[in-house]
Amino acid sequence: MRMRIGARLFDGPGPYLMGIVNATPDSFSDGGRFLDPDLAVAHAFRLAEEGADLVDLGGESTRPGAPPVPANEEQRRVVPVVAALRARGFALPISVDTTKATVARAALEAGADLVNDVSGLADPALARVVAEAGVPVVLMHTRGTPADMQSRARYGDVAAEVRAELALVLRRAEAAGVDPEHTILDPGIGFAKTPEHNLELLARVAELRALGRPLLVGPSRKSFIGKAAGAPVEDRLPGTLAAVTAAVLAGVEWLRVHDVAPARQAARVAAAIRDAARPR
Ligand code: HH2
Repeated sequence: MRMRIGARLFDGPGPYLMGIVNATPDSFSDGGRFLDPDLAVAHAFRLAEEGADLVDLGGESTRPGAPPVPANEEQRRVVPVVAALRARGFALPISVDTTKATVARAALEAGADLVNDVSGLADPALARVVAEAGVPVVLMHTRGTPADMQSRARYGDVAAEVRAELALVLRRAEAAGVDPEHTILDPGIGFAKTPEHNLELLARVAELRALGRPLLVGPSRKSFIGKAAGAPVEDRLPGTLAAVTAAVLAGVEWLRVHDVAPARQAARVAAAIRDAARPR
């Protein structure tokens, strides 16, 4: 991939790590830990030290069944953190994890560099904000909203359907004026998917390469790991590293993770194995 995000140029196959900062009271694995802006800022600096390439800041939990957060509340959680990071000279690009155009615009004005939209452009106004700002955007596959998405996890061929639906999202983005070179695609692990769908998507993620865009996956601590390994949410790091390894071997460029230092080691070793397999 070759993409400028904020002050950094990402030029190569990666893998690159997006470190997670959840400024929420109710995220599924770390809700309430970083709701205080000072703690969120400190956490972002810690992830940078651990080797993150970018931090992803969110103010709304998207776990299955999560209640929606009003835009003004989400903005109140996120924007001061972006502003404080920039005021303190934070060197990495900042991504804002939001589905709302108003929150995205305010975060970009405060110094964010990328929009991570888990709704796949459900809000057409968000596409226009991204297009006008000329910033990159992560377009993730889902169906419905966190409130009803699990009832929509019905597929004949999950990899083929996710690929076709992401192609539609990409077309919608282009129609709204988003530069296709500014898009990163994500199959949406855990969003409108059963545990079996998540495993199959990770096994077949290379099929999404046909869409011609860099890929991102977010398996970190998710419940399919709990299901496959019988591990509670606080004990899913080893399973997360297995999923990171599988994704890197399949050619995925970006991994969204909570535990950056261990994921970095796993991703680097997986990348070294990936690169050793290439014909020279
Ligand atoms: N997963 C979550 C949130 N944002 N963004 C992308 N692009 N891909 C993902 O898989 C993804 C995402 C859910 O994880 P988390 O932020 O840890 O939890 P919560 O939604 O409960 O805040």
